[in-house]
Amino acid sequence: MQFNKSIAAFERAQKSIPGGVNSPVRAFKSVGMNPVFVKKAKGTTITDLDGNQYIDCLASWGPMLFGHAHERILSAINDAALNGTSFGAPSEYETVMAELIIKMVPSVEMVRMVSSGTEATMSAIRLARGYTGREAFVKFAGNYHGHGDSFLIKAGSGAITLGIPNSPGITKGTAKDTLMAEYNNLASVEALFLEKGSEIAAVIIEPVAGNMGVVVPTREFLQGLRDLTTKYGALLIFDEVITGFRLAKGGAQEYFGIMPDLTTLGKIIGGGLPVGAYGGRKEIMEMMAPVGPVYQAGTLSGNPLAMAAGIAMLSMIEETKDLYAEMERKAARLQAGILHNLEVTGVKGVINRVGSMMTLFFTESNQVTNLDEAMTSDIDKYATYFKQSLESGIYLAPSQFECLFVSYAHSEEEIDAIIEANLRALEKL
Ligand code: KE4
Repeated sequence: MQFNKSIAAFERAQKSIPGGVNSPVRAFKSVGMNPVFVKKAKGTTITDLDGNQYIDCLASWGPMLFGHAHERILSAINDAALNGTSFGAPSEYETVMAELIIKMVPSVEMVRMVSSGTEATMSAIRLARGYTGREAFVKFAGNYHGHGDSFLIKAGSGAITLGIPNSPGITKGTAKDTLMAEYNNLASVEALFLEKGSEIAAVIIEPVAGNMGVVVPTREFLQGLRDLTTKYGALLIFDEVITGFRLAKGGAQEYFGIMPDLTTLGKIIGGGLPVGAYGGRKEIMEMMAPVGPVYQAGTLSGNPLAMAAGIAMLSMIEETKDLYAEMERKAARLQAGILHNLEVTGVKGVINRVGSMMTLFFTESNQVTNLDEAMTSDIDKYATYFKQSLESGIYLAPSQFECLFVSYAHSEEEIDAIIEANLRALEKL
């Protein structure tokens, strides 16, 4: 493959955009190559500026459950656009979207739309603080909840990928209220509550972690968080920006049968357009202005085009009766194929998978259940694997600490092709 046009585009972009990208992890820095610039995407195929085509396993970091440029989504956006692109005034699109989310996500009785996952998590923490009157909150090392100041401490995703889990620019005043615990280690959370229980407003967690690579909680761990937060009067926040509508119609809370007090959503919910949301029990959500005193706002919140795309996406989820069974079957087959390839090539690796989200860690460790274990991965090996996969026409996450996403649109032949490309890449390690 040649990437001349992407290389030229990247050089040009770097003159006007920091690092040539509008989100750091897109820069391919940790995989040691220039990013490919995408010209178009349709279904599960991405085409770059040089005409190279790839089977997409990143799904735009999650949203593309049914593949790119789905006709249902496109026509919904087009029809909405003919009536205007933004009103700054209420529209029924927003109510229909809210009613769909409430119907699909078990713990949500009321919901507020925003324009990104970051906005959703920032708002959820502010709401938890306003509701409880407390200031501290607990997050988990390796979890990423967007780029809000209070979250960029031991953060995952692009932050660990670029080696800046604690970003400059976060004040000591902010950082002191962010309490850190270890994923899958309930004792680390109990210790914080024993010491500061009366100060803790919330525990926020990725109910299946995707931002240190996929790390799966034990059900006992999640249940323990539910019990602890109830006992101390703190709110349990499930950050379902990745897992929402991906693991089940009702996300991880349906998958594990554990109900949080607040849920944050993003990615899939917008069908590829900028949408985030946070929701939960009515008595909590009615703390939000203009009903209650906790303020949050957004010019483009509930944007009609984004709502139309989201309504089409959530409607397709509702209508596709074999959606999760089919994604489970395809992802299980892919996992089995990769495990077989690891065996025949003798390459050491750990695959963590829940439903259609998975990560192959290049680690000597026998398990990856928290950030420390994820960090034993050989990121140079991942970089080689990534580049070889790209050359074979497979588009993976440009970071060891992200997810591979199987979509409903992946064909049997494409699953076979990903397994074959995986074997070729492993043989090169
Ligand atoms: P956004 O602000 O990027 O829409 O959402 C932030 C966010 C919140 N919570 C979770 C669990 C998330 O995974 C994210 C964003 N995910 C990353 C990739 N894992 C976004 C990719 C990027 O930063 O470009």
